[in-house]
Amino acid sequence: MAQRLVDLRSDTVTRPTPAMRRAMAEAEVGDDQYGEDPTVNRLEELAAEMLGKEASLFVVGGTMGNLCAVLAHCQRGQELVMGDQCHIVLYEAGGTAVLGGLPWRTLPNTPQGTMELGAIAEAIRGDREGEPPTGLLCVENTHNRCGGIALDRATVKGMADIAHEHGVPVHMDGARVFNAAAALGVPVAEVVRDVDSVQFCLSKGLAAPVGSMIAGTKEFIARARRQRRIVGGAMRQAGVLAAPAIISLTEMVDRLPEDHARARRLAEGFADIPGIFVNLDTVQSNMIFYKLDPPNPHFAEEMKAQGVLVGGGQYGGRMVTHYEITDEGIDTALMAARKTVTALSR
Ligand code: TLP
Repeated sequence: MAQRLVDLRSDTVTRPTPAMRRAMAEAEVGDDQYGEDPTVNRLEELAAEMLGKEASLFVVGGTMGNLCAVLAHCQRGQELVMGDQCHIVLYEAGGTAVLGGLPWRTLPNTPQGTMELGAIAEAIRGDREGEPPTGLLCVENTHNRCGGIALDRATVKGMADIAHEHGVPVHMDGARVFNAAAALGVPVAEVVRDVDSVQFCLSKGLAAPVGSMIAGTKEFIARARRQRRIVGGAMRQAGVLAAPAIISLTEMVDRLPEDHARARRLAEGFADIPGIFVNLDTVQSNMIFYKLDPPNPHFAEEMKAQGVLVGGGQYGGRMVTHYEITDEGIDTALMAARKTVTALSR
C-alpha cells in the first residue's frame, strides 16, 4: 500500500484491503434490478442475519440509506423527531424534507447522544388537524457529534418504547453501529433489537469502497427498495461492490476494538498536551474530539506539515482512527501535536 499521510480526518478515507480488491475482481455478478446478482443477494442475507432483522438492502451510502429508510416509513406531511446534533439534521442536505415533504422537529441532544425521554413524549403529536402527525423517531449510534458515544440497548429501548407506545416507528442511523457493538462488547443484533430499521455504513471503519445497508422487516425493505429506485440508487452488476462489503462483515468487524484502543491512546496523549483539551469520557469508540485553548487557526495546517491530517479549525476538531492507522501512526500524531503546540506557542 502506498505510503501516505497519517489521515485522521475520518474513517471514510479507508481504502479497500487487498482481499477486497481480489474479491471485486472475482465477484460473481448478475442484474440486481432483476434480483439476480448472487453476490448482492449473499450480502443482503448476511447483513440481515448479523443484525437479527428479516431483510436488508444494499444502497450506495449512508445518506441514501437514511433517506430511503425514512421515506419507506413515512407519508408526505408527517413530522420526524430527531436530535439536533444528528447527522440527518446537520449533514444530509435536508433530503428528507426536500424529497419526502417531511418537516422535522429537533430535540436537544444530551451529551450522551440521547434525547430526554420526557421531551420525546411531548414532541410526539396527537391527532389535531393543524399539526403534522409524527411519522418517525430517529436515533444515532454511535453518535458522531456527541463524540462517537455508544448507546447501549437499554438506552435505545428507553427512547424507542416511548415512540412505540404512541404507534411511531423508530429508525437508527447506525452508520457506525458495529463500532457501538464493539465498544459495548455485545453482538450488534442486541444494539438494534428495539428499533424498526437501521442503516449502517460499509465504507467507514469497515473499509469497503462503497455502500451502506438498511435492514428491517421484509415488508419495510420492499418499500425501501421502491424508494431506492426513486432516488436512482437501484444498481445492476453491483456484485463487484457487494463482494468487498462481504469482506467488511466477515473480516473487518472483529478488528474494530483495535481502532478503539488506538483512539484511547491518542486521546490520552492529546489530553496530556498543554493547550489541548479532550473529554476522555466521550472517547468510547474510534473518535476523538479535541479543543484548542487558546484557539489556534494554524493547528491543522501545522499538523499537516508534519504528516498528520486532522479535522477541525481554530477551536479544535475531530480525529478518527481506522484500520490504516497503526501504532506508529498514533506515535507520529502525538509527536506532531507536541511539536505543533510548542512551535505555535513561541
Ligand atoms: N459522516 C461523515 C461526514 O459526513 C461527517 C464523517 O466523516 O463522519 N450518518 C452518520 C452518523 C455519519 O457519520 C455519516 C457520514 C453518514 C450518516 C452519511 O454517510 P455517507 O457519507 O455514506 O452518505
